[in-house]
Amino acid sequence: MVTITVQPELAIERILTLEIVRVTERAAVASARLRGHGKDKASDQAAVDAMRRELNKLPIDGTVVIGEGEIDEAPMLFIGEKVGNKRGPKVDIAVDPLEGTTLCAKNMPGAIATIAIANEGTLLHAPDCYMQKIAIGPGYPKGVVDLDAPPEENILNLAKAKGVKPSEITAIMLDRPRHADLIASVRKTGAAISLISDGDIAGVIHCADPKTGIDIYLGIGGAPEGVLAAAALRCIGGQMQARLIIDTEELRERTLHMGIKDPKKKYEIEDMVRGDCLFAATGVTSGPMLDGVRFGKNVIETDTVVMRSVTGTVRRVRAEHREFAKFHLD
Ligand code: VTB
Repeated sequence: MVTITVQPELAIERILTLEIVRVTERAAVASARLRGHGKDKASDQAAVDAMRRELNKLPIDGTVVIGEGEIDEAPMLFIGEKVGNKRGPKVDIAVDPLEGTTLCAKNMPGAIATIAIANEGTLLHAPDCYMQKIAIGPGYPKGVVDLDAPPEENILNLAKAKGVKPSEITAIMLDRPRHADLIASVRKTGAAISLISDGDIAGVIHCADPKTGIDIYLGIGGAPEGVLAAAALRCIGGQMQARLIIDTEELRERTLHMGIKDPKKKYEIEDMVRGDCLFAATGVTSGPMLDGVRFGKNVIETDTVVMRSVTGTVRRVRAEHREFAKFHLD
């Protein structure tokens, strides 16, 4: 007879993979009710409230390390907030209950509800500041692109490694005036640029999905979004490097307080997510990665991707919620 021993921590971590789907589903449905209403703050608040309610049902002893901001400015899911029912492992939690609040308010593609969970002390405690990032998908030799190399060099090296012409490479970045020089440098190589108005967590993840046609993420976005994207790439493969942009004394103080000693450190994925993690995202509005929430008669449909770094498993969960639809629980 074969005896199978399951380590308790491992069992809990596996179970959590599906549990966190409920968390992002609820946040997505709650904010989707305000899709296209032009109310950035209200849709974000709805996502935060729903996510917090679901998180508190999970068998975890969790601390929010990437959240909606510091305690005095965020009433819920603030950095340092304790979540979960305490009957489980100690974990770090990174959340962006509504990534792309403006996308949701304007009912534009690509708003998502997202979360990453990892063992306590393993996620980078990034402040709400900017972060310079570079990311590519899996299958390339390590170091083929580098955060500190000129953009032209990165595009040429990537094209060579992929076996295509530079003009057959597509970069993605946020459409911001701060990227004017970067855009000019990338275009000089002949590469195409896909400009996004918001949503750079998905922007990074697109690099790991050949169907999107995106090869490389470049530029400056939010630091919290950077850590969440790093968690996803830790699960599905790919390379990412990042550096916080700490440009004021006040921010330097805050980051020191959060345990960041070297403000200029170049982070690899393993520095932002220092162990195994889970990542999940549910579509709020439809985008290249996920379908948005669909409200039907007595049924609400959601589309979620959930990933687990231990095994590299990526699951797509398309759910039909009859109970939410009936009782309007969110
Ligand atoms: C990005 C993007 C977000 O903020 O991180 C961006 O992913 C960075 O800040 O969806 P700026 O808007 O100031 O450039 C968002 O656009 C909004 O949180």
